[in-house]
Amino acid sequence: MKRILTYGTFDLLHYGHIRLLQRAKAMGDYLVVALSTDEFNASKGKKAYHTYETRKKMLEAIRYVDLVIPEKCWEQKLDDVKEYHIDTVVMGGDWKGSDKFDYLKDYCELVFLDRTPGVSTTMIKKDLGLKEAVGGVDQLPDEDEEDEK
Ligand code: C2G
Repeated sequence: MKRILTYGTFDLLHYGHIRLLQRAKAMGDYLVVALSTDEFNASKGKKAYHTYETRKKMLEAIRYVDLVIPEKCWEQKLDDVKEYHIDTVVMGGDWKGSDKFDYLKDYCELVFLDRTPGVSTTMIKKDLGLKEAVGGVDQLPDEDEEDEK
């Protein structure tokens, strides 16, 4: 079983994210997504529209994703590769050559896939006039809540 790992914020989920996850899963049998926590994003000066919990539930609903784990810091990647027995780390091409990933090639395969042109979370926010993330739904309704009749 070939195990794949990728990292990201996956805010305002869009087709570029889906294509990345689809191609990453196609490289193996099991895909782990390390999802940036709200605290980690804050340390990067970023604020996602959706909370970590919401972003996690959305990713878990995607057929290509087998497990979602928290990305709490830059330094956890090697521990993640070892703990989840990862064969290949896959990222979008914007990370190619980054010192935040390159060292991993001594421990696992490292693959960078072309980004999907014409879409990004930043573009969506700009086009929707979302200057400041207004904060999405704080928490999704419980899965077992009866739908409104
Ligand atoms: N992506 C893509 N095409 C796009 C937009 C994003 O292929 N049009 C890819 C990115 O290259 C990344 C993944 O989708 O591999 C998730 O994108 P982001 O949520 O923007 O992730 P990022 O902010 O790059 O966080 O430790 C690394 C960080 O967690 C990566």
